[in-house]
Parts: sequence; C-alpha cells; structure tokens
Amino acid sequence: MIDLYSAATPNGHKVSIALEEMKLPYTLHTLDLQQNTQKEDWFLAINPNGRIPAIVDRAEDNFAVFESGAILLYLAEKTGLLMPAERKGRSRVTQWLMFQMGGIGPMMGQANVFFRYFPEKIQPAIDRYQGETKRLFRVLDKHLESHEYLAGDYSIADIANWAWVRTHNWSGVAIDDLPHLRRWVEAIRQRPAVQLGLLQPPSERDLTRASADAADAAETAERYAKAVRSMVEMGQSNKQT
Ligand SMILES: N[C@@H](CCC(=O)N[C@@H](CS)C(=O)NCC(=O)O)C(=O)O
Repeated sequence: MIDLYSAATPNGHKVSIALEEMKLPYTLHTLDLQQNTQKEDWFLAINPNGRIPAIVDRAEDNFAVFESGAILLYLAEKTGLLMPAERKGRSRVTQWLMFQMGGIGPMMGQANVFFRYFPEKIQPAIDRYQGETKRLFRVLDKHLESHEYLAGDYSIADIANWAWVRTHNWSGVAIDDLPHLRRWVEAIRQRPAVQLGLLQPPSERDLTRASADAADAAETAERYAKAVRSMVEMGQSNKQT
C-alpha cells in the first residue's frame, strides 16, 4: 500500500493520476497548504523540502519519495508501466518529464504567482513568465504535430505535462492557436483514470476555466487567488523550509 500526501494542484494530481493509471492501491492524505501543514516536522521527515506531493511505500520498508518527477519515475519502475523498458525509449520519456519539471512547471508556477497571487501587478514579470510558458507550449505543439504522445506510447511524461498544461487559463496563457496541443489535452482528458486522479483530491476551483467567466465564477477565482496569495506571502516570510 502507498500513502500519498497531496493537495489539489498540478504537481499533486500528476501522482494521483499515475496511481490510478497503474491501478496501485493508495491512501490519500490531503494536506491543508494554507495552514502550512506541509512545514510540520512529521511531514518534513517525509519530504525535507516541505512541499507536496510525497509518497511513502509501505511495502518497501516505508520508503519515502519526494519531488513529483522522482515519484513518477519510482512508480513507473515499480510497476513496469507508463515507461518503456529499453534505454532510448526510457531516455525519451525522461527528457519530456524533465522538460516539464524544469520548464513548464516552474514557468507556469511563476506566471500564476505574478498574474494571480502577487499583491502588486509587475507587468514585466507577468510578460516574462507568460511569454516563456507560451514558448514552451509551442515546443509541445510542434512536437505533437507528428507524435500522438510526447514519447512513444502514453507515458508518465504525458501525465506530468498534461497536469500543468490543462490549467493554462489560470496562468493566463491561451492555447487556441496551438491545435496539436489542444488535440493532446482533449485526448488525455477523456481517460477514465485521469478523471479519477483529478478527484484525489478535487479542486476547490476549476483551474481550467477561461478567465471570461460569469461574475460568480470570477468571485470564486478571486477568493481562491487570495487564499493562495496568503500562502505565497507566508512562504516569503518563512526563513526555513
Ligand atoms: N518540484 C516540486 C514542486 C512541489 C511544489 O511546489 N508543491 C507545491 C504545490 S504544487 C506546494 O507544496 N506548495 C506549498 C508551499 O510552497 O509551501 C515537485 O514537483 O514535487
């Protein structure tokens, strides 16, 4: 049995989607990020970085894994699923996984901070992170023009990138002009395991919605942004983890 420590974010959903795809039994422990549960000592013993997601594999002497990319690799190796066995195929999956971990995730994350959560609007920072996100989206779109999935068959690389790209509206980056990326986003959205994984735990706010929402949805968005903003500010004042 695996214990999953998570929250309703793209990094968290990557792992719950992979666990559902692999049909691995797991127990979800939802951490309240706004209460800083992820900085408590018991959790730092699992993930010294004080962030979700993390897993503990009870069947492997309580082996703990943190960093969502490392968790996906661990689960793929444990099950032999969603990652090819031969060296070049594994490398292709790892390349697109790292593309997400080092590019899509950090750039969309910073676009969210400056576009949604930061108390001041610093337009050059918003432009920088949204622009870089769009550039990375174009790289994906171009690749997906001639590939059904990112690296051979559907893999952990698709899960990792998809969990972020699907929330592009929250980062304020459109994908209307990227038809291959849109085709891939829609195809993965249809997978039953993906739909189950997105409910572990469910999002308070649907981050996929377009910004031109009805007034009530805009209000929910602002409430959600406010809550995350306080977490971002708390993180800035926190000298430790
Ligand atoms: N590189 C890490 C990033 C983890 C991360 O930033 N997690 C966020 C949620 S998506 C978090 O725990 N934030 C709470 C905090 O910053 O205290 C991973 O991929 O696992």
